[in-house]
Parts: sequence; structure tokens; C-alpha cells
Amino acid sequence: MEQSIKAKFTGALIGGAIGDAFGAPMEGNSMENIKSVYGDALKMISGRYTDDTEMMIGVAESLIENRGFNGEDMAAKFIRNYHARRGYGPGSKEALRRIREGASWEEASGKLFGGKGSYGNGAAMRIAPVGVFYYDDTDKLREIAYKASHITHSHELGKEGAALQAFSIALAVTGIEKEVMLHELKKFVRSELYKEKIRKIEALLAKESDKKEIIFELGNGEEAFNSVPTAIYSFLRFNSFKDAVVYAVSLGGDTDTIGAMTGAINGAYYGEGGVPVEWAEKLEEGKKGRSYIRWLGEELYRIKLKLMQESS
Ligand code: R7I
Ligand code: MG
Ligand code: MG
Repeated sequence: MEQSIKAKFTGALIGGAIGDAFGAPMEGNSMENIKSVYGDALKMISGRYTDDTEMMIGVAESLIENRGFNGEDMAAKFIRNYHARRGYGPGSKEALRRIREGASWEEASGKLFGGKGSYGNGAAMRIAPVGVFYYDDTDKLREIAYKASHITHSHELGKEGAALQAFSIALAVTGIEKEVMLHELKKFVRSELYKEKIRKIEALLAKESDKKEIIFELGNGEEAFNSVPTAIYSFLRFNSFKDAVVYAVSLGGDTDTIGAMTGAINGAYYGEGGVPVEWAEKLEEGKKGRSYIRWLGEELYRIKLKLMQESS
């Protein structure tokens, strides 16, 4: 494994956190609203990240401590890190409350939203550590993405969205050519809804598409299927971290989350060096801030390297 892979691990985590913080002040605003306030000059207003990154940190901590997946521990990490002011989705909040009160991580999320579980993007938004850690093993990546999602999101479409986001990050780590990526994603996804979304991404990339069309066809909402494809599109359409993330956030809607997911794929593709320094410097510091998030990426890389050496 080359040294540059390390920068892709840290880039995915830092890039996700930056996309989250970048989009956070605009969450819930429409595309028109954002444009009327900022024009085309979207700025990094505050470096504060939200639940997206707080949960991503929990995923990374747990993978590191257990050298792989441990559901009970990952749920415990989510609970330990939880700060309501970071703005959690109602489903995630409820699942974590149930676990805190004694439910097992396997059963807590199952009965949400009428019994099928959540298809919100809360599992996909935090999945970057799984994407990098299992980048070389697609079957394992799928299995762990589903399990890590299940703690809060047991609906198939919620899990599939997280697996799709994780696999996009994995492909970005391998440095796959962008033209080939959609082909690989199409082979990977199992649900017809996501297959259709990927066909739409392909069609939209092949022509000039305006923002309204992207929002209409791919979505900018809190559902995994209305946000993960939008992040993938934003990555594929542009040639830099900055352009992709600015575009993703400018679409409005669930801006912190679409920003986070776009940032994670781009960070994994271009490496930490592709992340604008002025944005990285704005990302909050402190106990679990920028330096800690970078360290988590380095640790994931160090352990991955060790596991690969042990198995060869
Ligand atoms: O997915 P989740 O953790 O929310 C993440 C979002 C991100 O934008 C974060 O930045 C944070 O702001 O919250 O939380 P959930 O409550 O599980 O899902 C999010 C939303 O998706 C829900 O509030 C519902 O509106 C919708 N949703 C569903 N609606 C109907 N039926 C999710 N699952 C269902 C469903 O099965
Ligand atoms: Mg958020
Ligand atoms: Mg959000």
C-alpha cells in the first residue's frame, strides 16, 4: 500500500468534516434562498461541524479500537459522543435513546417509522471510515456498511445508501478513473431505486444540466436515496474538491449532509492535499476537532496496513 493512500484516508475524514461544516449554516434553505444571499460566492462561514461528523468520529473510533466492526461498541461510541446541539435526525436520536435505555444495537432501530426502520441519510453521512478501511474488499465493505448503518437505520434503502456512499469512497481511494466509476457502482448496488438513480447520474453528466434538474432528478433531501446520488454526481461533475463541495451545498436542502458526503468522496480521491488549506484551517479545533479527525484517519491507515501485512 503506497504512502499516498494515507493522505486519502485522512482526506476522506477531514474532507467529510469540512463539507459538513461548510454546508451546516445553510441546512434547510432552498437553492434560490442560498443564491439570493450569497450569489455564486459561497463561503465557509463557521467551522463547526454537526451530527454528521460527530457520528463519523464514532464510527472511526470504534473501527480503530476493535480493529474492525463491533456493533455494541460503535453504538456506545455514538452515545458517548452525542451532543444534541449538533442537530441529530429524529430517528437516530430515538434509536440511540433506546440503546441508552437498554435495547441492543441490533433491535433498537427496527421499529422506527412504522416498523421498517429509517431510510434517512444518517447512516450514509457517517460511513467514510468504513469506506476507507475496507476499500480493498467489496464484500466486507458491504457487510460492514450494512451493520454500521443498522444501529440507527434498518430500512434497506437507508443501508443501501450507506453502502453506496462507502463504495464510492473506496473506489476514490483506489484512484479509479471517473469514467469507470459509474459502471462499478451500477454493478454494486442491489436496489432498483439506486440503479435508476445511477442511470440518471450518467444521463445528467452527459449533457448540460441546471441545478433545478439535478434537484428534481437526484434530490437534495434527508432521505438516503435523495442525497447520496447527489453527492456522487457532484463529485463526478467537477475536477476539484472545492468546486464539487461548493456546488453540492449550493443545491440547498440537506446541505451539511450532501456537503459532508461530497467532501468525503473528494477527499478520498484527491487526498488531504486536495482539500483547500483555508477551509481546513477554519474547521473547529478542540478535543474532537480537526487534529483529532486527522489522527483518526492516520490510525485507520496504520491499522489497515498492519492487518494487510499480517494476512500476507
Ligand atoms: O437519518 P437521520 O439520522 O437524519 C440525518 C439528518 C441529516 O441531515 C443530519 O444533518 C441531521 O440534520 O439529520 O434521521 P432520521 O430521522 O432517521 O431520518 C431523517 C428523515 O428522513 C426523517 O426525519 C424523515 O423525514 C425521513 N425518513 C422517513 N420518512 C418516512 N418513512 C426516514 N425514514 C423514513 C421512513 O421510513
Ligand atoms: Mg447534520
Ligand atoms: Mg443534514
